[in-house]
Amino acid sequence: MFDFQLLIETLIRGDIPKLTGLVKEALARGTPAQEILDNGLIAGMDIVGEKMENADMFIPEVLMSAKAMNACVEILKPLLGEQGLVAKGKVVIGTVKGDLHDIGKNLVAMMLASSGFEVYNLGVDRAPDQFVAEIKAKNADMLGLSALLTTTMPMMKQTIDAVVESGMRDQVKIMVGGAPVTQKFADEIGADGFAPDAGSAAKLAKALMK
Ligand code: B1M
Repeated sequence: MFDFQLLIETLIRGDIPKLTGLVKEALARGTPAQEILDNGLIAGMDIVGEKMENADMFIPEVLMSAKAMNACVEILKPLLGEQGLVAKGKVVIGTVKGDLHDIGKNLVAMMLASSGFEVYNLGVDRAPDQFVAEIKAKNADMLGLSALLTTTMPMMKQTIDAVVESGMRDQVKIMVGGAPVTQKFADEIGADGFAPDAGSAAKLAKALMK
């Protein structure tokens, strides 16, 4: 059993060389990539969140942890996800306007790509009209919206409203997610689905495309 405690502490310190070394070591010892992600990296980011909330960690430190996490996700990327699946479709995904959080959204994008979707990742802080323009440009089948702040959740509704106004609502399925988002909220704003994590987002996307 790999010592996830050390990995978590290293993530909290934002020590990128040591953390990537530990992830490689865990893989070399046969620890599944998904386990490293769930029990090490995501568990560590939850503690970072608590520390941030209690003012035990400040933005520059949180950013270092986020960078360290992203570096490890890059290592795990080829090993995560379901291989050989045939689900197809074009997905435009991004974090809504006013919101700069992208780690979870990038994980979702990665899972979708490894499930056979063609993914257009717009990045963070994207306005409704940017999503609409990209759906149109790529003739997308699905839109994925991410929000990590309660203050930016209403922007999901504004984005969906913009898709309705563009006349393209019938051509795109809309999936929403992010820590504060719930199924109830997704229903209220007229999304087609909500997923609590990257694994279920890929499953939901496949189900929505059927
Ligand atoms: Co921010 N932040 N942050 N932050 N941050 C949270 C979200 C917070 C909960 C921390 C806290 O106080 N406990 C809190 C939000 C409170 C709230 O509104 N409910 C918060 C705050 C307040 C803020 C600022 C306002 C702080 C400030 O400036 N005073 C500020 C806002 C900036 C802005 O966006 N405008 C801010 C800034 C930042 C950083 C820039 C420093 C950094 C982000 C760096 C980056 O993303 N590149 C940061 C971070 C890292 C966090 C925490 C610590 C970690 C987020 C994360 O990456 N989690 C976070 C606390 C926490 O969540 N524990 C916090 C790991 C990731 C894998 O999980 O993103 O939930 P998550 O994604 C999951 C699921 O949610 C789901 O699947 C993912 C993978 O399983 N999912 C989807 C996500 N998107 C989906 C889309 C889907 C489906 C599923 O379909 C399309």
